[in-house]
Amino acid sequence: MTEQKATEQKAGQPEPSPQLDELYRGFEKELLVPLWTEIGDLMPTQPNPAAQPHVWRWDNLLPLAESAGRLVPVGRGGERRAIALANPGLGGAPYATPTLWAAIQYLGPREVAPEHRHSQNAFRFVVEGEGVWTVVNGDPVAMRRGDFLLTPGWHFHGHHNTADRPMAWLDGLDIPFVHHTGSAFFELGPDEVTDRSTPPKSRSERLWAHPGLRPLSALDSTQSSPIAAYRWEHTDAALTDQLALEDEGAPGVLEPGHAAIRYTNPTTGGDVLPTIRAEFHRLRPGAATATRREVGSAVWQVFTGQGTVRVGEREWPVERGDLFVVPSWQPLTLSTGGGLDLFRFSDTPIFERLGQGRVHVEDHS
Ligand code: 1HN
Repeated sequence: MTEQKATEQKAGQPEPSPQLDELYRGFEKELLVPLWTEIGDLMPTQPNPAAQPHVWRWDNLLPLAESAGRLVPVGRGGERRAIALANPGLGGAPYATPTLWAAIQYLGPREVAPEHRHSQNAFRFVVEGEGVWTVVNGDPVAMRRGDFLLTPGWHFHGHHNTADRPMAWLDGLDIPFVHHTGSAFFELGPDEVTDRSTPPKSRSERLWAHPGLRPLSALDSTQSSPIAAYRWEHTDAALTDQLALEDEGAPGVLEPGHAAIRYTNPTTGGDVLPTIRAEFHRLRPGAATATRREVGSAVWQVFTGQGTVRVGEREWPVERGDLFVVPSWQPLTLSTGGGLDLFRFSDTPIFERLGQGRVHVEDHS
């Protein structure tokens, strides 16, 4: 075999010939693709996601959302003034990862986002502000700083700002997953929101948000959590207690200096939504996490503090409001000088349900 041929003809590949060219033209004409030319891409030894690690700065997002607030009306048709993070590896699609949508949504003083429902599952996380009520299946739910709020698939929902100040928050949905799988349904509701009342506590919370206490009127388990809002005071207290237990030498933290909680569905003990996992993490001043890889993609948002994020080969300083993406199987390490609070969501439930979940934690001892 000549040198030239040795580079052209790789292991397991056929000898080039006019007949082979003819065969490949035949495949193309019939919309057929042979495995032997594609096997490397189709069967990587480990995940090789198209999505890239990337960070979006809150300080850049918020002024753009404010400009959108001045220039773009919110109402029937456009439905939401939501601006999606577009992963640079995903060809300009409004997708943070192959499965997850993440957007900043902005509602001006007294504005109303009309009611609709869709099969996509959604949540909101509030980094700052208050004054908006989201009305989910007719139940008005207050949105305040640090709260995590659910809009499970096919629940009607609209938002209205009762305040004289604008409010911006993070929306997370499984839009790309639903899009790729051709499973999307959408339906308009009333142009307004059905209930303009502003109770401090939603009906959902009055029924469900008492720790460990279940209403006997609702003993069946549901795919999505019935809790409309997970309030900051509970999240904060849980994390504060974990770190206090560590101070006392008692178990409770995930790893040294790292407290973490998962938001759960009280009817199953599992994830809040069928496709989305959500968590909150707190690093003590001076703490660093182990380096961790996981099948599935995640989006994180800094709630308070400052720190350093390493994803694969990339490293960034991050602060309040910054959002970053961790593609599938990319190693992630977090560290902080002064302390760091972060919200995280991922598509992990999809992979766990299908038996494709894997986690690897590097031993850094
Ligand atoms: C939606 O309904 C909301 O309800 C946010 O706030 C983002 C993106 C695409 C389609 C529907 C919301 C959305 C969305």
